[in-house]
Amino acid sequence: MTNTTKNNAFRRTQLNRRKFLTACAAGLMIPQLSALAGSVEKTDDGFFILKAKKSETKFFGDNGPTTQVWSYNNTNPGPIIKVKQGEKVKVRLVNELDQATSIHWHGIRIDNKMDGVSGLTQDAVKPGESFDYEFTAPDAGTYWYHTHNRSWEQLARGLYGLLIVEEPDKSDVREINLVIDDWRLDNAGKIDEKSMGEMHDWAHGGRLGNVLTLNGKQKPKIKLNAGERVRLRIVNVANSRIMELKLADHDPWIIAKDGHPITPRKLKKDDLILGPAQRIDLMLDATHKPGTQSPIHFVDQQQKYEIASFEYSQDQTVAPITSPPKALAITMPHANFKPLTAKIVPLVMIGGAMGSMEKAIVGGKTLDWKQLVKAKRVWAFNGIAGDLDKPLVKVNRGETVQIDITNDTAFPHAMHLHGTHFKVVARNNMSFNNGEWRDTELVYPNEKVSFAFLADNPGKWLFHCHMIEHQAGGMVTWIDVV
Ligand SMILES: [Cu+2]
Repeated sequence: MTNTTKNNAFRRTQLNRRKFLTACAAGLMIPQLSALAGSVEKTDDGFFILKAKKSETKFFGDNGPTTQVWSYNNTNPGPIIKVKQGEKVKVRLVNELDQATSIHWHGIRIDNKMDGVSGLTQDAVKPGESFDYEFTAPDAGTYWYHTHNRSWEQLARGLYGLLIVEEPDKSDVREINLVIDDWRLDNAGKIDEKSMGEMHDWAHGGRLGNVLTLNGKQKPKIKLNAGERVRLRIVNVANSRIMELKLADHDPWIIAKDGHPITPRKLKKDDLILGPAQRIDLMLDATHKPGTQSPIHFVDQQQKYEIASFEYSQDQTVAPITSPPKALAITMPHANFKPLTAKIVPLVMIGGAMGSMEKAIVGGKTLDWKQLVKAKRVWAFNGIAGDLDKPLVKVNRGETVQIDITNDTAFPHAMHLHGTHFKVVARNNMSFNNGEWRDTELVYPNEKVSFAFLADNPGKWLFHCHMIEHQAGGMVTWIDVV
């Protein structure tokens, strides 16, 4: 794919610039980045309690408007759940909302019953009820948890949080978490509810917002001490926005993508383009001078917008570390992986605005475009618009599977496979021996991208676009591992 195609595709998903600037100008105060609030109560039987409920937050500082969000434990983002690799995670979801909900543990190689997909792996948890999630976190890394019921509404309202699985030999490097969200707010700073579920969003680039927050605040300041090395865990939790970031001339090492370790190397430009749900772990050396400030930018159509800043302390300096960071241990079972003998599964994406979809199957019936728009199923995989009665493919446990994706739409898509990471083995006409391991990967218009994985975890694994409006509009299927 040429850069121009990529940029055009990218542009279509980005902010309306004027809207964005207006919203930024409305930011009244620049809040300090505090440690993420939100306490996690633990029961006698060892469960963290996550209460899904309505609560109020201040994106723009104490003197700014109050925004009603849906949260876990009254905090946006939800509380950080931190466990050691191999440890049991026990979380009791208590639903205090007036809508059913569920939690998906994004990127975790999990017991299928605990995957949290309402309608596929569990029933949604009704208002007033609770559900116990109990699973082992087999791989260290940066993960996140989020709602998986009516996600197009519930994620846009704030139901997500970080799940950090620590390495057994975790270094004592200071960690900074950056959870980036994209909100569509009205002039009073409230969530724009009128446009929730709007067809135009679903058929285009999804629900794109007009205010970006980091850890629930607009333009927070992130403290650094000159000379120190910090680990940044960055997560894009937006419904649909692709985020391209710039870190103010710092030259960090990259150590993981989507929680999966990669051999430490210096960051390349495209590494910091994060599709919805993607994560990146960096080791950043604070190379600027004490007392200085430097902006973190969100980049859109060559325009840069400040979304946060690094603030160096006045006097404190520490001796810089110059050696590369230690590689993180890979614990995912790659040893048995043989992409050469994979079962090939084609998947053609069609639909959306400016697309060529004339018909698709919904509820077993073939509908024409007009009927599809009425049914709000405007995207399809292999001609099927979101029906989950049958899987995309049924495979035997232990088989290697290669999904050959063709994006025949005018939009990029962030494809997410539940239950395992996959290796990107080919893109257009290039194949990679050393492709990246991801749980979510961007597939741009007119691209052909192949994902391969070892199907070693039995169950029903959802495979969908993580631009949530696209998922809701038909870009969803599942893989049956038997
Ligand atoms: Cu999509």
